[in-house]
Amino acid sequence: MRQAGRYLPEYRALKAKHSFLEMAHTPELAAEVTLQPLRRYALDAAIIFSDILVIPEAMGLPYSFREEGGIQMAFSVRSRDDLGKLAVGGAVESLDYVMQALRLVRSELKDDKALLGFCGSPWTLAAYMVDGGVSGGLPTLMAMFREDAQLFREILQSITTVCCDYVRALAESGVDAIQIFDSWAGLCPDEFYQQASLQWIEQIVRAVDGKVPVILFAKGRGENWQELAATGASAISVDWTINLPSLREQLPAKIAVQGNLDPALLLGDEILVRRATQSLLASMDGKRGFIFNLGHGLLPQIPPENVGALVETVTSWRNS
Ligand code: 1CP
Repeated sequence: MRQAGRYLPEYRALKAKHSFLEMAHTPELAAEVTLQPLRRYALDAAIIFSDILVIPEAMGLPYSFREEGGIQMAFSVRSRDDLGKLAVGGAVESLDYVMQALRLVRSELKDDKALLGFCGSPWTLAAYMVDGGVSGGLPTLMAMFREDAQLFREILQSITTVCCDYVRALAESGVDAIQIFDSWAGLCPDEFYQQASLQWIEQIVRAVDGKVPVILFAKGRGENWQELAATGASAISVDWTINLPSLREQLPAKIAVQGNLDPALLLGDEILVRRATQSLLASMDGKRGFIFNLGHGLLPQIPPENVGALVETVTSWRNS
């Protein structure tokens, strides 16, 4: 699960001294933030502290954070001229700081803890690169898909090529698995999802070439499990709107499911957190190929004690 961030006082303390981008770009700081949740909780895995937007940044499209919240991309990619400003071949070389952070984390992590690398799906990255973000839906990206399919394909293929180079580099830098975040899958009309998103994800899965398992998270698209499985991913991660035991029954045995507690439950009291966690674990009891996770990332307002209660409930269940 996404586990670093503002809900932790130790993260906020570091953030008071360094900006998000400074922390993400500095291997020692990124490694430190990655390890913070593991020092507090008995988690099974660390996910490298970084962002999906490091890919557009490496291509020559920087981003910043708006005062009022949300992301500001330096420019929007809306024409062939805009696309021409972006680097594709060799862009991954400027992401070496992520590889350095991974090696630092691996050297400090116990052998029984997994280390996850990740990348955004090309569709989700295009949501930022073309529309500048998702707050008003994706009108420009969808219009481009419908009216200038050739430009849409060129943009998505450029992003995909960099993602492929990136996941190959991650696989060589000590990660145990790679998660692909298609966080804005739910904003794509169902009939276009294969063409607009999954075909590019499939290329990324192929680039990993079985070196490590790929976990595919497609928020709002858990119902499309057959299409998701067809990408070749080893595990399908779903949000909290999906009935997990039923998905487990339908998916082929060789594909794991990951999910899917509603992160908002962690805003409640500890008893509620324990009950909800136990209820999800009970619903999956005895079923193979299940990775407990949240249905999305931790919210900044979540009390750290509630995360502790959740992790303790999961680990004591496994050990009981
Ligand atoms: O200090 C802060 O407030 C920064 C908050 C923050 C954090 C902790 C951002 C800004 N990114 C991250 C780290 C991050 N982002 C990780 C590291 C792992 C971990 O949290 O432990 C990961 C995996 C991501 C991936 C990411 N970034 C996604 C996909 C995952 C998802 O949750 O669906 C997306 C959509 C982003 C973009 C992004 N980065 C940050 C924000 C606030 C956003 C969303 C902006 C938006 O709403 O459009």
